[in-house]
Amino acid sequence: GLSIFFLVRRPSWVFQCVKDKGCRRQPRVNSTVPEGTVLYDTVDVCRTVCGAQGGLWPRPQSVTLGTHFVKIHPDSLRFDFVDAPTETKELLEEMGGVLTFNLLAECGGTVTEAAELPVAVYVSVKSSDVSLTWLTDEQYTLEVQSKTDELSVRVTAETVYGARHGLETFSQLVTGNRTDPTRTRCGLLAVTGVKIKDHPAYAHRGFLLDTSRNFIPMHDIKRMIDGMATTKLNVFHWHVTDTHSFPLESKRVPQFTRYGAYTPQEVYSTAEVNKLVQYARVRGIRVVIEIDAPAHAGNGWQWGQEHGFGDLAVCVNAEPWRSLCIQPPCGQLNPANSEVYRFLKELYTDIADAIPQPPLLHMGGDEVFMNCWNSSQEIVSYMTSRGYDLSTDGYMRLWGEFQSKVLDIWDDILHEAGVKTKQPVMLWSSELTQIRHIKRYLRKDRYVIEVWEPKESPLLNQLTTLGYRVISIPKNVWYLDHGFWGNTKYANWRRIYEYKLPKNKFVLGGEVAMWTEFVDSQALDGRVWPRTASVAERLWSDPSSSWRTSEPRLQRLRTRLVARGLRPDVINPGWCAQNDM
Ligand code: CP6
Repeated sequence: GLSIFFLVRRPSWVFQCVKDKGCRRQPRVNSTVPEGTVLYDTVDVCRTVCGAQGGLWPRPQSVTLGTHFVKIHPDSLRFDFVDAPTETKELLEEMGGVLTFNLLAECGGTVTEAAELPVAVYVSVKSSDVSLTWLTDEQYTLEVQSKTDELSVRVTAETVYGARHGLETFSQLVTGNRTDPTRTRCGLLAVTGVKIKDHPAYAHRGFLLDTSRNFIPMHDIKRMIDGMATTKLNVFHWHVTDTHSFPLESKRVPQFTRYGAYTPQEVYSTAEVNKLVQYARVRGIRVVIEIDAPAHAGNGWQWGQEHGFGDLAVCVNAEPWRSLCIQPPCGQLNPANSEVYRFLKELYTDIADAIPQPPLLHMGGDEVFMNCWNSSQEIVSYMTSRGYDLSTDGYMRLWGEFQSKVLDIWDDILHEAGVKTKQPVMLWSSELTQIRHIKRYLRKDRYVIEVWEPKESPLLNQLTTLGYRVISIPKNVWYLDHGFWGNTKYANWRRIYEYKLPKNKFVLGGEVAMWTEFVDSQALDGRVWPRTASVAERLWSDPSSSWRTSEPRLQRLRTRLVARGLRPDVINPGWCAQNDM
């Protein structure tokens, strides 16, 4: 009687890895398979070991996977960081902690099955440099071998960040396995016989999050960082302020959040920012803070008049906000008021304090509306007194002057902080970065231009031809908000995956953007994941194959994100999630 009960309660399907086809579902009872064929209890277990790259996302540059699993347990995981410079040890310890945590997550926090072999993780790092820049060497090699007395995991890398990627890849060779009928027991299976050699195709692999249109709690930001770490994205572009609200605390100028935060609770304190920066760094991610300026700045800047500093920003909350209540001009900094530069310096100094050296700042620089500056008598008089005409050319001069003043301010701050060489800053593409203006106003050794034109636009190639470094963020494919404004096509993961960046040494990489006019913490995960993983694989692996062959791996990545506490959107029906096509 008991065995019949068991048969009824057991999951109905088993999964077979079919060469070159992937995992196939079949009935558990009466399953007829060729002798020697292994059947797996769940599709996740099958996918972890099946196919050329198993369940790895992004796909490594070169992989050999064995076909066998070894049972492991987090309690018998030992790290050996002997072959690493002292400066890297503290970070490595934390990175090891993240690995252990992620392994546990595969079993929902509790691993009940015993290990066949203890795991020894040998990490070797050459460089003592722990800075994160566009030059950071992120390559690694990973070898997993089962010996008589241990499962040996060897990660070698130039930097700690390469080593981190190696540990991440190892975690993706491990899968939770729940086999018993009541699904209370769970074991960890690690693929053995593995050799991986891996490096990213692009140095800048970013995720942009806007926290001004709607406030995103720190807790949710950290979860996005977890997803980025899982997919080896390495730049968190934090579009922290905009016209709508100013949630970033400035110790030197507390008025910004007092006047600009939606509520006193919807503020990122300096202590929280410092913690986030460290949290990201342990996951191989650099935080790039953007204070959008001179446009996209309004709320948070209105206190000038009351405090005797004049208008710091003009047309704040002014027309048109249009029917959608979203777009500029609704606030632009006042370039005619010297106090603006003084407070920007205070704010930038706070940011330089928060970000590890050498800090990278995004200065914004998109969508300046002449009509806004035009509506201010003070600005018009300022222009007239300097002989700037009131046409496009005059406004470009005014804008160019603004950019060069704020760059000088940033250079001064870094100089005072002891940074020896001048650092590049990021800037959005705009009228000012059009070929007819850019050479006059923006030096190519100082600015990296983030191009948000549609993918068909010639601007990116024009800029690289002139020798400007660029980051690609094609607005008709890599904007996660598209489809939610009621007027554009939804960018699904397949379409996102198929966009290829121009191959060119001036193209540092790309970013995927989550503007938050139509999303807050409630819907964030599903809007961002798993589509952001598409971009991550494009930027890390730059595959020549189409999305088709990647879908099973993306399915596996998706369940892994779920295990790590994210709530990604669904990519297709459950049947497809169990049968590779
Ligand atoms: N906010 C800011 C935005 C956008 C940009 N900058 C944006 C523009 C067009 C689309 C989506 C977003 N919401 N500050 C442009 C870089 Cl389609």
